Amino acid sequence: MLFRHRFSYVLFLFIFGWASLPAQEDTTSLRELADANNFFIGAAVYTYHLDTPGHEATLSREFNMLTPENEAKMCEVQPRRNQFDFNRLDELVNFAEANDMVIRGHTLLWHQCMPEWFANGDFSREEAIGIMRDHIMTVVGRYKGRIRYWDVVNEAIDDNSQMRQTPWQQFIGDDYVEIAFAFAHEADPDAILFYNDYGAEGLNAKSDAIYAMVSDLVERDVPIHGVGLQGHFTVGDTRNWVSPTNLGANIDRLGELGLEVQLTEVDFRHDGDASDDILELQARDYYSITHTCLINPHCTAVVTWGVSDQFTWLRNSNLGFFNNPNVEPLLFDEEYDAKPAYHAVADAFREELGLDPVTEFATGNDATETEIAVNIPEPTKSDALQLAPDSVGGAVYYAAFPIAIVLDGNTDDWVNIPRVTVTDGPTLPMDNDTALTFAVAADNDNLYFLAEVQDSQIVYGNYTTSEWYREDSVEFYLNTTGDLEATAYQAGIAQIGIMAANLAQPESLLYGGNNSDQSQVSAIVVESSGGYVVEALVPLETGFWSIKPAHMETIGFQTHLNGSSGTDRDTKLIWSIFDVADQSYNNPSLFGRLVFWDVNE
Ligand code: 9MR
Repeated sequence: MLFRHRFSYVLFLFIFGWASLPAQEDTTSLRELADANNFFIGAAVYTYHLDTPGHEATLSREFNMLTPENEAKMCEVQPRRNQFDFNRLDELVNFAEANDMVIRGHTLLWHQCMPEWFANGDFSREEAIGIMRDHIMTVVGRYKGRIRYWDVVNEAIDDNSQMRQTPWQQFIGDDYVEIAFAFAHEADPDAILFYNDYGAEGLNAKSDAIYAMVSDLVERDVPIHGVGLQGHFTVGDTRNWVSPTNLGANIDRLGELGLEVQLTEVDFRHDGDASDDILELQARDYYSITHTCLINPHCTAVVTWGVSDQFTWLRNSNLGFFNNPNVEPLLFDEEYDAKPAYHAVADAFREELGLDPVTEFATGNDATETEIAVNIPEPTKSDALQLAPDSVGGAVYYAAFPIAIVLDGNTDDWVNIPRVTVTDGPTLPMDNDTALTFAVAADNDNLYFLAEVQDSQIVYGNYTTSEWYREDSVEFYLNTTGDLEATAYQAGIAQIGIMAANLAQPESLLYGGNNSDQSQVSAIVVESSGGYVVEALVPLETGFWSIKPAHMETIGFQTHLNGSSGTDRDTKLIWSIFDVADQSYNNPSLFGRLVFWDVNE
């Protein structure tokens, strides 16, 4: 049996490794390469970082565009009503002009960094429109002809793809957006005016909502000229929802409205330390999004949200979830040395100029299409008593059936059902002592999942089920649709995470995960000598899926372990070899395979 997997170029990475790449010898700067492509490469800048040795020099050498990270936000420029403070924004505008950099003004209206006098005020529609007009006319007017691009409205659509309920929206109504664009246009008719948002880079419900909103604005001749796609990504995203196809299609449809598109706040976060493997994947991601933007005539800029990894908002995020003191999401390391991602971006530029690449990343869109063949040997049992064959790496698990299992936390009925132990994953603490040993079986009614977790320190009780994955928990994933290449969750595909917190014997099961509420999962969690045991079942026939165990019948399967030793997850173990960047919760095509094995055959 030979099975091919679309995303498995990752294996290639592990085999050859970054260290084997040739030395990076080309000293042409990113800025020179971008200029030659008639394209913007930018960075967000926070005035407080300018004094750090290397910061200014790197900025002026490598970037031809600059975004004030915070200095143009309303809480900074108008902290009290009608009292404007432009000192720090002036500093950045002067710096940019002295270094011949184009400026993206960010941002006029946003629900964060909103001064208290306004956020906590009580204004009529007319008063709020007056305040908006004063603010926009004063800020945009001051820099007329000097700030070329403005993010007029930032993040007006919420995560449910509805108009976000912000003070602007509440005082004025949904038309605050078009009113803001009209004022900005009045203040500087030559400025290029953008709507900017996150989580809407590829094709999804939120980008659909933004597309609908800006289509309507364009149709009604509101002076909007572009859409900024922020690009706060996770390593591995370009194999998934911001694949060249998805990102390219979104840019295309916005471009067809006559709008300019820019990637305005790019960074690629990851859990834990930045291993060489993560930095390689990140470099591929940077190459992918830069290439996709560069080859699209509507896309004119890639702006990274900072310069050096030491000054990233992700190390100090007010969104606690993203906080990772070790994250390395940008193009330059703490010493301002260029990272693999830097060379990958440079190669995207070189490729378009017909120059030789210095990395192996410049392979066009092919990177995500590469296939690798996993050779599956004839099923064999290394132990004659085994009820199913040996599994194959993190690719195939043979699930014995029919087996009678009782959900009681006692594993005697799992005797002779093959176990697989997972000790590796993208996030591992030093001296990791956590291991996940799992098994799967079925009878005529249910599919059963067993996890025997070795864990010296069971941690639970810090999170509710909405953030179940941040403390000790075990996940299993099933794709029963028959479409094992499916890249999105749909009926028949579920991620089921069972919390160790069930040890406290709650009245109802504590669990979470994508579509898990439709899986009709039951589970029991009991303590064991070295950790804990999760025994779970899902019915084979529900309104959500129909699983029919038959000899050699295949479904998609994956299992993860989340471990915590304190306040947050610090361990992530993953079975499927195709999921190197913890993306199974987004992308079911990264699962491995579960093959049913009839014990009577
Ligand atoms: O990186 C910015 C951080 O320094 C600020 O504290 C924060 C609040 O003003 O804003 C961060 O930048 C955000 C940007 O303005 C809009 N998109 C999301 C960015 C990260 O939160």
